[in-house]
Amino acid sequence: MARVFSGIQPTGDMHLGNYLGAVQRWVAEQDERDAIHCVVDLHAMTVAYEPAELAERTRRTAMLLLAAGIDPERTILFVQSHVRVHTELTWVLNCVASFGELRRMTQFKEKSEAQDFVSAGLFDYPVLMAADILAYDVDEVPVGEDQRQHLELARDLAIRFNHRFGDTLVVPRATFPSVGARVKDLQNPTAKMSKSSESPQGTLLLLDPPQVITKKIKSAVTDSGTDVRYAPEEKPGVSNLLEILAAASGTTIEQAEADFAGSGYGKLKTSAAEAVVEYLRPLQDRYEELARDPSEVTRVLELGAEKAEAIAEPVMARIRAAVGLLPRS
Ligand code: ATP
Ligand code: LTN
Repeated sequence: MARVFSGIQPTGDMHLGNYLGAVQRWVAEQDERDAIHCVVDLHAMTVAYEPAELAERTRRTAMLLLAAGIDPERTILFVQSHVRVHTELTWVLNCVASFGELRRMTQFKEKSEAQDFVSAGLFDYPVLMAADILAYDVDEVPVGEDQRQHLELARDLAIRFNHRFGDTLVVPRATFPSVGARVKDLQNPTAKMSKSSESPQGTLLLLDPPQVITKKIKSAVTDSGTDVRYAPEEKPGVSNLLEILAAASGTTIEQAEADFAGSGYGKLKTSAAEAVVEYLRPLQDRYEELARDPSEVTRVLELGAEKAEAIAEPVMARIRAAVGLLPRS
């Protein structure tokens, strides 16, 4: 089985777009891949953040993945800072990466423009990401387009390392999973639903209570006219609601369109809200269960870290030997 690795920022709040566009697939593919999911708390420290909130966000992100159906028996789920190899390997790779190539990273350029304090950690973000991947002999890394350049760097570093120190690292492949439906912002249906959206009303969070989901969907921006039709260019609002309804109720867009032909926007919204509430109910129930049993979550993450370490430590031992560090014993 191909080993795949993915890193998730600990934002703590996932939305319906994240779920339909990514998490759902991870859950479905658990038997086909040797999957490792890592909540990347060290990456979250590269920009201004609230220390009192980081641990809780990290936990909540892991709990959401578990509630969504990530099964810790079949998939390794762990927290980046729990496995020390990530930081150790970052140092080694820092000495393989060049200042010039890191300076060219577009995410660094964009993110550093927005900060008045630019940490060295932000500059080094792509090297930590390369360490995440190279520590696990990973075959594939499914990422969004925005991470393409970082993946390319991880590959370049692995190739350069092997060239200089002998064949040690597995060179990973990037894959760009076709995003299914791009869920759009309810208030601005030409933009994607996003956690950094300006209108919180436009984003359906996985943990929004039923009344909040209903309210957000009922106040969704719709289009001129009254007919329910799937036409993303001409009717972005209505088309988004049809997509959400279809995904949440497990039918096709065509079927949803046929079901609502002739009814008004109000009926479509009511049905979409009901479908989303029902769709998220099991996830929310499971999340509540986990929230009531914090020691279970701690145990799952501890076990995940142990399994992750059992893979990463031998890789790191190979690396230490290859670069010429003196063994401790
Ligand atoms: P941001 O607000 O920074 O854009 P985000 O929460 O919207 O963040 P990311 O963290 O960039 O999204 O992405 C996490 C995963 O969720 C990615 O695999 C991405 O493709 C998927 N995803 C994010 N938003 C959507 C969306 N609106 N529709 C479908 N998939 C999405
Ligand atoms: N930078 C990525 C998150 C990330 C990641 C990784 C993804 C950190 N380490 C390793 C894949 C593999 C992001 O912002 N989406």
